Amino acid sequence: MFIFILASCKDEEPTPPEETDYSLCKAAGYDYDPAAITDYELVWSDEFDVDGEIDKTKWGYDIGGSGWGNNELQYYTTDLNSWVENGNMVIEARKENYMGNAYTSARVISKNKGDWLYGRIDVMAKLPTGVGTWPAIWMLPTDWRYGSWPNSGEIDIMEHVGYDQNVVHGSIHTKFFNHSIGTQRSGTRVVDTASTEFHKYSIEWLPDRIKFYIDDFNYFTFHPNRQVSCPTVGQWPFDMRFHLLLNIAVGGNWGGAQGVDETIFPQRMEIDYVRVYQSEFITNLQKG
Ligand SMILES: [Ca+2]
Repeated sequence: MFIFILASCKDEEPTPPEETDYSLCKAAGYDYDPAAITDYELVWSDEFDVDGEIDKTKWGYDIGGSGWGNNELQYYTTDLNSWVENGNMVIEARKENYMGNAYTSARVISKNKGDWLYGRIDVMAKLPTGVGTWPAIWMLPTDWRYGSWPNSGEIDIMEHVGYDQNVVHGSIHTKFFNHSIGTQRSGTRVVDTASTEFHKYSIEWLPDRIKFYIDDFNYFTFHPNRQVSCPTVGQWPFDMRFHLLLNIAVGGNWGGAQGVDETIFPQRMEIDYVRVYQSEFITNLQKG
């Protein structure tokens, strides 16, 4: 959900970034077979088994209605717009006046409660529908070590805009590959039942590539070493820990590009589970 980071990350930079060396090769020189990783273990998960409030030991919130740098219309609340029901986390976007905004919704985050470097992340989700909705399952850097957006990176596991129903996007953003200069790296896949059935949206984050999956089908791989021989932090800031964000935006520069259909609300994103797996082999992998 790239652009609104420009506003939100200002609050999220705890320390000034260290001087970043843009000459160092990062995502190159690893000798391994990504199809032969056999030791993935579940390290973090939420099955949403207990109805009621979301588990605050695993999740927190981004709160507010400033437009998130992207002209979004919703105010993000806490438990008013998100809860656990029938085994799923529910995020509900509503048309209602609240704190000066015309819509409410929620943005649930695992920051400082679930933060990982490398791994496989599976999110089983059913998406909202209707013109003006913009749900996302995505990741941001926890420590912003390489500076503010986009320099420290962003991983969009799943984005969907309601005016383009069933077209699901996976993307990465870095200093040299990002939306604001038209160079972001993305894959798309049509999911015919994105809003009526649950589907598994995943990434496999490795030391030199990120593979994007829907229902275990690898539809896009970001592999910068295929494009440049020496991917630096400008192409690969993905060697620091990241956390998860789950939200429905209403309107905004992308989601609202064809307006907002006021008659569709309320709209829900439901999440059956979030499962994070890591491999000791990958964690300990050194360059050859
Ligand atoms: Ca569940």
